[in-house]
Amino acid sequence: MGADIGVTGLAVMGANLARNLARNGYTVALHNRTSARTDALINSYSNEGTFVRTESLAELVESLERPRRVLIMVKAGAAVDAVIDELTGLLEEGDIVIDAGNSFYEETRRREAALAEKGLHFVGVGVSGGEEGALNGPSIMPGGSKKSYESLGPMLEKIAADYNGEPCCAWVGTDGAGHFVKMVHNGIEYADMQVIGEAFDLMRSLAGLEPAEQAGVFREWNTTDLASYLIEITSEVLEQEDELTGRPLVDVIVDAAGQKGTGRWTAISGLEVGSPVTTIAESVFARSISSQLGLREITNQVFPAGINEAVTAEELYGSGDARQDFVEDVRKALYASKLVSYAQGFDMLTAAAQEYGWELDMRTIASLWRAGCIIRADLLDTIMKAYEGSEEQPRNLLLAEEFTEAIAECLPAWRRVVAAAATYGVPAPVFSSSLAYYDSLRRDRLPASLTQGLRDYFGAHTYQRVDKPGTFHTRWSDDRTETEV
Ligand code: NBP
Repeated sequence: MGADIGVTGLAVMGANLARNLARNGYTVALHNRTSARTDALINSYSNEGTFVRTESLAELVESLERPRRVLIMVKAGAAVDAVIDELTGLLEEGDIVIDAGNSFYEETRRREAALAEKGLHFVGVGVSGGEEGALNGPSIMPGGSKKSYESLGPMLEKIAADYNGEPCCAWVGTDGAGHFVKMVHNGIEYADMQVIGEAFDLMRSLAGLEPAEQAGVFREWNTTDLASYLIEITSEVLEQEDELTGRPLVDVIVDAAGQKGTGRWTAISGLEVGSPVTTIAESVFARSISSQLGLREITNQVFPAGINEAVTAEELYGSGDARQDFVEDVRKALYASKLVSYAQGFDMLTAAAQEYGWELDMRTIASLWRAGCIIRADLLDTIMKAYEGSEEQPRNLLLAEEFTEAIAECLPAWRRVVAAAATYGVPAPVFSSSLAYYDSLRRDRLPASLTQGLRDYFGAHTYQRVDKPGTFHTRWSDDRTETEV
């Protein structure tokens, strides 16, 4: 009997997925470009299951049951193509190549099409949950052909995170759908972290709540609608003291947020499919601004705040009931912004489904994120409910009753917080842009009519009228009469 699956790429993610598979009773053939990683895994964990050591991709392929399943977990980009190129010469029709790394979905679409021509299945799989998830149960978002899922699905479902007996793994759609869904997951993760950061900054800057105190606030928030993994670990990070200085750790960490690219991809892809994912884009930009340390060192010395308020923020929000009220306002602003961010993420999935012909089931996607991944949150149950039952799914999640009511409840607080942020000069890009998104959808007229007038003026780009069909142009540089074009 050959091995059930081969894993190539045994850095932290590949090694942990291989161990997860072995712990679940599968015989796992192992390969890594540098064999030291293969040896390290076998030396430390051979007691966890059955591993087959191989030194080359040819040997890996040779060791597998048919149809062969080869899971690639190497650095996203050129390395994936290099491995695929070598593998395609070794595999046979019907074999399955799985890319479980963070590949860009367009690359996955290209690879799927190329391998399909050779009779091979290529499955782009989104895996979330970091190294811990990979080992103990990640959230898994497989794309590729439905046929390949028949062979691969049971295996992936077995190693996935479990949410009340349901695996956080389901086929999401053809070709690059799995990686697309994972990308949007990561974009939402960026926004989730950004709104947490904005809440932290506002409560500290305007109401004087120090990190240790805020750890308690976030712990309390974790018992509300906001309950989620990220809120839970925020309290742990905030209460951490630096061993060296005794100061809050968060104060000695350089305030420049890194990024590996999936948030940027989500923002770019949002633009590509015509979906305004403003919260995700703002979160990516917020990280970029934070990283401009050299510029910030200069600007923070020379840019005036322009604040001439008679009453200071500390006087307004800094003590007693006012402080408590402000904290509750910030909680609501955070929740409303989070609702907008998820609504935008799902709107983007809807747009992509149309663009690429994917049959994305939004309820299923929400269900995959309930355990094993970074954005796991009680809110996902609410999202599932919003997509449940009715024939016609909400065009935008903000239209679902659960969302409309929750936003209405948060609105006055949300507006107060955004106003306070602007008044006292605390940047809150996602709190404010999500409110602007909501207001843009709410208003019956937008200044886009003026934009159209200007475009017609300088570029004869034409416009439509509200009172009759047709396309029109005003002869701006002539007699300013209107013509139908
Ligand atoms: P890395 O992304 O750090 O990649 C290291 C692996 O790629 C090693 O096995 C390395 O082999 C192999 N590799 C490279 Br680099 N170039 C290669 C080439 N030309 N041919 C063959 N192998 C090559 O590993 P990771 O952090 O385990 O992540 C793997 C994938 O999972 C990535 O796509 C990542 O974005 C994704 N992911 C990571 C996380 C996370 O929390 N880290 C979470 C979710 C997804 P070597 O040992 O010989 O150098």
